[in-house]
Amino acid sequence: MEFIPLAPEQRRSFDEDGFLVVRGALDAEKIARLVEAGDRLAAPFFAKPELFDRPEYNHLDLRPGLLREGPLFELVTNDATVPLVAQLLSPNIHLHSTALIYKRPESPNAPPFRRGWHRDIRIPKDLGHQALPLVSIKICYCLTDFHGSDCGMTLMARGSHRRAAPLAIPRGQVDPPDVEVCDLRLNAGDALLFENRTFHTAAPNRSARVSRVLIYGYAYRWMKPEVYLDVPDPQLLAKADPIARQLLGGYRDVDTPPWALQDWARRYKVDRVDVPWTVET
Ligand SMILES: O=C(O)CCC(=O)C(=O)O
Repeated sequence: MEFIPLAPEQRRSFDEDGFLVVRGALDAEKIARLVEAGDRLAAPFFAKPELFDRPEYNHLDLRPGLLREGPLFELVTNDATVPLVAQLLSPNIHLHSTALIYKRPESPNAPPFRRGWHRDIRIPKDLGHQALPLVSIKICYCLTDFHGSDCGMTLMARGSHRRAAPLAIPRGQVDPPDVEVCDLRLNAGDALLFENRTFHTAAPNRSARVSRVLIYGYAYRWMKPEVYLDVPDPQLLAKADPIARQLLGGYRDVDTPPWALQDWARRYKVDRVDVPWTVET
């Protein structure tokens, strides 16, 4: 994996907003290969009849089996984004989740479907909303343009990663009035990085085209990945370079090497300050 330095303004914007847009993270050729592979995985979804008034038939959230498609496997170490995650979070990470999310056009009059503001990984259910740690970052890759409102992009509540309470949503409404809800304008190839504490929700696709994204989540290696990634696929490990092996969970336990991404971070002088177990007094 190449080294792309995290610019100070990128760190600032991620720290302030709880998310970061990386423009042009995929070139046209990569987008075309990802769409071709993604559409292959989505073939049973496209084969279903389109029911304009029933959004539940028009949303696909496919998680297992994505990495068996070559272009989706290569995305695990994508040069323009994963180095930024290693610098924003830590090199001590692995791939925690994968999702292919396609939404066919739906009626503006259809009831909100999968609209549910949340923080990722259910951590507040155990720890509460106060003093939540940053432990994972998702990369949402746009495979289509998102140029209008309500065209399928996940909504972000700006700055909500710092919130120490649940979101307050008045009865009968779907969005919180006291936070800035961002329906971002993005181009195919752009990536949206967002962290586990940032409140976000699925949104409808009221455009005329199918919306397509891939979302890969990275988390500390001591966090159990989602079930379909929990036991690394030997066929995938066989073709992985050392960094991809780490990201795919190809190591014995969290306390022993190889730590390919730590070596990579040391080489480019972006490794974390070592936290010692003991200090001399
Ligand atoms: O379908 C969407 O846009 C929502 C995705 C989401 O909430 C998530 O990845 O946690």
